[in-house]
Amino acid sequence: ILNFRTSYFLGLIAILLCSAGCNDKNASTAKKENRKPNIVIIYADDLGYGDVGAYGSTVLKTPNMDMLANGGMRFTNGYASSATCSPSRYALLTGSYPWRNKNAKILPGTAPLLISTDQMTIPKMLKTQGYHTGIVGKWHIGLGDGKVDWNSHISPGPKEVGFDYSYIMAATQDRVPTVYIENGDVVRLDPNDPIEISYKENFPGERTGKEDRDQLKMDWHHGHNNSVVNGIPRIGFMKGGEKAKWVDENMADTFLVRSQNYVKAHKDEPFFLYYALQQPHVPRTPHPRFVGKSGLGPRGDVIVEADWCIGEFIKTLKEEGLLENTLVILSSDNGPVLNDGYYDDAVEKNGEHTPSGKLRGGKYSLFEAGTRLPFITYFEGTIKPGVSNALVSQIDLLTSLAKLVGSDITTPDSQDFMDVFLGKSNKSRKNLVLEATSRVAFRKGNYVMIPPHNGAAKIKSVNIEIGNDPEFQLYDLSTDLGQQNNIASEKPEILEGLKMEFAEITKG
Ligand code: NG6
Ligand code: CA
Repeated sequence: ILNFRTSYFLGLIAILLCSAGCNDKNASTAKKENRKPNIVIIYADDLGYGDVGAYGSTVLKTPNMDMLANGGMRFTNGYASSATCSPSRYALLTGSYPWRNKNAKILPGTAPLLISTDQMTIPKMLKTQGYHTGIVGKWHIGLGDGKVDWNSHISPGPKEVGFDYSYIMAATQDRVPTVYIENGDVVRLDPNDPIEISYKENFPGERTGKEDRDQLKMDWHHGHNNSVVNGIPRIGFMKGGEKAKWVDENMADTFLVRSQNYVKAHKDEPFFLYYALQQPHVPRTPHPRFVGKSGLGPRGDVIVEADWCIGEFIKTLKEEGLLENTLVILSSDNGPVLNDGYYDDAVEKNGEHTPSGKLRGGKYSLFEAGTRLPFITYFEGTIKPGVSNALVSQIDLLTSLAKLVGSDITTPDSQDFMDVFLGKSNKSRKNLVLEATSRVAFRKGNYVMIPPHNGAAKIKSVNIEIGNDPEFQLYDLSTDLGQQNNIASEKPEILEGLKMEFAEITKG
């Protein structure tokens, strides 16, 4: 039995706690209402339409991506701008079609910055509205002016493109330099062991994957036989920088922790984070705790790992009380590939899994699987969960996000689809130009037209049909999602209409 004094005292404490709690809650709600929403783009590398549970994968389980898809808007007609990485990333950030820039191709690690420093970008637009901006993960749109000295400050780069904070790999996991760069400086660089990089020739005395083939941790299938780092042969030659080299198996954790730290450091101001995952691009190097988890070999395991990272990242947003004030966008830069240059069992252990879902082609392809990808928007308390078949593209994010944050900045190719991304409208893009390895195709309504392209119909090394045909191809995706029936000769008037509109958009 409590005496009067004790219960009075406890009551007082309860009142104090409650009022403190209530005030806090009111204060933080008020703060959130006034505050512009945080924006996070989680961008996977080579994740296919069929690699995600919510998009039909049954073999491979992706519970965290599914949580975003089922709790947000899941787009079934969401596109990247290109079927390869650098062009898609360029278009995502600039809101400009990559085929307008002749340099927007898969870049070597030594390529100069692809985005001109006076070009508008998502982070630059957001900075005009008071945002702090950060990128963690894969960059792959060039650095410097073409003559980068990796041993001094590297610029122009993320900073000049609009990112206040950056923790990146320069190109891809399979390309040198195999080091992290934080705010323009190589992490853990030892000045006594300077880094030299070449994509032309080896450095005297350095071993390569070609010579040391029998000593490799992961053997190369095509390409990827230059410098060996951590037993994995790469594209390009590298000398020095021993202490700075990344540990491939730790890369997922490294990027995750930097992303979480970024959120914690900037939770009191509106922020934009571009979290560019490296999975499931080659070389696929899951942390040991994910090895064997998918049953599909390393490709499946790194997707499970990426899914876990996404879950942990969302947990951080939640713990920091930011989930209801953050728009999360999840997508991928291009379609899937199994064998992309290493013997890593991706083909052998794929089993019944269909990385492209019901779509034709894959990475490098003008067929649907090259650019139609998982595309999810999630905003707890703001987006009512749903599925949308509206035709949307990553190229529209610049103008759409501008709308969201109260900016009128736009670029010619990028249109406002914010209501669609928030699930309030089902309006489709009028049309969309798709690109793959410097070739283009045209989508309008349910039709897709692929102009004649010479060259092999299939890239044999990766075993992907890339859409080349000497004749015009026309597909009706409403009845033929898998692009099996070319109806160009049956529907000449539709073909002509598409040709004219396409010529108008791509001219000059
Ligand atoms: C190709 C590589 C491939 C991958 C791709 C870029 C060879 C033979 N193949 O040239 O492995 O690195 O470039 O992928 O070198 S992307 O997702 O960054 O576009
Ligand atoms: Ca990619």
